[in-house]
Amino acid sequence: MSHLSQSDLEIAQLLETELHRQRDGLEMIPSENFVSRSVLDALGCIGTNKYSEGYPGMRYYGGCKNVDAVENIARERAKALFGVTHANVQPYSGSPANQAVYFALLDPGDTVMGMHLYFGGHMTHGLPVNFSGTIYRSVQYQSRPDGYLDLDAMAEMAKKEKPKMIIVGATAYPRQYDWKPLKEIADSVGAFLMADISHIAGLIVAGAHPSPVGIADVITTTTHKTLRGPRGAMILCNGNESTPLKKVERSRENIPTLIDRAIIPGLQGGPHNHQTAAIAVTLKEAATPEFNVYGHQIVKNAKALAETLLELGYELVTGGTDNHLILVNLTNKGISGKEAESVLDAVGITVNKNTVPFDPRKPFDPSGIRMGTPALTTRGFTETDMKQVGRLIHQALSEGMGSEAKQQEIKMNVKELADTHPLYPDLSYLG
Ligand code: DSN
Repeated sequence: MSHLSQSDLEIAQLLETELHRQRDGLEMIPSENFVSRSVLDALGCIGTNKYSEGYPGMRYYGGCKNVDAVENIARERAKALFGVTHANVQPYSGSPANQAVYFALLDPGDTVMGMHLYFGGHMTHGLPVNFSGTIYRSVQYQSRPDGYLDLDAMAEMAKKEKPKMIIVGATAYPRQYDWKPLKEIADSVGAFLMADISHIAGLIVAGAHPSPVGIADVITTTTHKTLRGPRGAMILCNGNESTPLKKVERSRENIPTLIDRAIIPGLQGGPHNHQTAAIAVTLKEAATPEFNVYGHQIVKNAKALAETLLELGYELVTGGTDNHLILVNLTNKGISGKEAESVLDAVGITVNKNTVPFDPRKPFDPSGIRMGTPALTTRGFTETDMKQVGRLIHQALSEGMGSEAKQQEIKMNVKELADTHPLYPDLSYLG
């Protein structure tokens, strides 16, 4: 028996039930993934017992020799993998990482320009009810009606609003970013360009999406999406070596120092050393040839799913995908995003309801659903499997609507397909 199942059966049973949910169903939320057993081992390690405010070699606690070594390895691996001169691996997650960039580069009241949440952006890109839209003056750009970025409108908004920072990155954008024209827009008004690559970091390291490195002034990414690591985040940049104790100006060259200070003492306390260890393991995995194949397969699978759904009469925002996600506008099917999420949940296919550009419906019951292929690709799904997944989605959204018996039948077919690519076969919280 495991320690957990002996000491806290209630939690062990819930984790076992969640394990079966992940194993038996089709996980298609595009920001989710399945980490390796090595990443799980590192995440559950004794690093969680240690306080270590500061950075390697400059901590406010004794006993940091080993966590220093771990954090140094994580930083060096991040730098090598992305090709930057500086990496901060301490942000607790994506939102704190983004907050640190604001804290480092802006003053309260400064103008930031980010993509509106309802058009695929993120809360921390200037949503009025988020810190980014209350402490700072936020102006929000939208996509074109076809879902593509509207570079002309962005350039015009930048000229009019004179932001100090422009954020590019999204949670629901199915196309690639061409970073140079975006940098030109930022440069035209002297703004910093921040690239939030949380969704696409794994595609970038695999060479399946252009990299903003050397173009954007600062890059943030979570580590748990396509990068396939633990929940966590990193901030990547180029510039002068970080100088912890010297006063520095707020300039591009000093971004590494400004970022490090924003994380601590600016916003965070002790780093999560178990998380740092797991990030280090993730970065080693992401540097392998196998991960390159994985990144490209994510995109191939998304394209195969998109083609299947288009053949079945679904309307996709931008007409398809060239990354890991698909945004389906269900208006022509007469189903809301909420209804679709719910019936798909009932058959074991996990997606999330999502607004589509210029959505006439509300975010709690929008017109679309968002789905992606990173997690299924980790399980070994290929294009042929994705076509079957597309047909199962269609079956649920047509025959499955309002019929529990049909939903049960589809759920069995979903499990049968999931079982062909076993997930964590020897893991158990009860054994
Ligand atoms: N919650 C993440 C997503 O699902 O895209 C963004 O932070």
